[in-house]
Amino acid sequence: MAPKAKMIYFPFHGLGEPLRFMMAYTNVEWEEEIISVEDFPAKKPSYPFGKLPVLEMDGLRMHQSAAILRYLARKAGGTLYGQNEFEALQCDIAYDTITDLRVMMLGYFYEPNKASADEKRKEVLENLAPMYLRNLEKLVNENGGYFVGGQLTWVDIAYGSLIDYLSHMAGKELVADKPALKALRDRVFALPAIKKYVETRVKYPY
Ligand SMILES: N[C@@H](CCC(=O)N[C@@H](CS)C(=O)NCC(=O)O)C(=O)O
Repeated sequence: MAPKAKMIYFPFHGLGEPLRFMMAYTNVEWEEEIISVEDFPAKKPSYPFGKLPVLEMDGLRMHQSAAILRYLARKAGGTLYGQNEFEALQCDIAYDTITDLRVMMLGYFYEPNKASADEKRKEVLENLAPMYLRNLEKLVNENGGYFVGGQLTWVDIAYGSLIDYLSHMAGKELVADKPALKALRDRVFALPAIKKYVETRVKYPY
């Protein structure tokens, strides 16, 4: 039996959750090492490029969450990374677009200066995020309720794991008026392996 993977991350769902959803879905057993915000500075130099999440698996110490998601998808095989190279590219494009939106939101969420945070938040939520959400909604509508090729890929799973976190950063349900994105989130949460994981996971505020 393969040794358990080890997930090292903060006490948040955050950027750890896509990895957890993918491991749950692809039957990878893992244990958690939770690093408190207080302990992190002393440990930071021991992590690759000083960042989390880190996943120890298959004898490797992996970092960069999107690269790890792609590894898990390829490893699981089937059509989880699309049915061909073109669909794999579309998976990458969709996920990188979601990342662009997430990173824009981080810009105000972690901004310590309140006035500057408020200004950035307004710009992102009123002017930038709506275009992203509108086009992501269109993409899911054009692909039969998924991001790519009319069937489940790793991007759907990663999106499902992140959307509540993005809504938390927005202070409102981001996909409330986006029926296709909302249904996709719910479809991911209804996958038996994900449902089981979510029922037993430690609940963090975001
Ligand atoms: N591109 C990296 C980003 C990793 C990242 O920025 N992690 C944050 C937490 S979500 C972190 O470690 N922040 C602490 C720091 O930068 O000191 C990934 O996707 O894994």
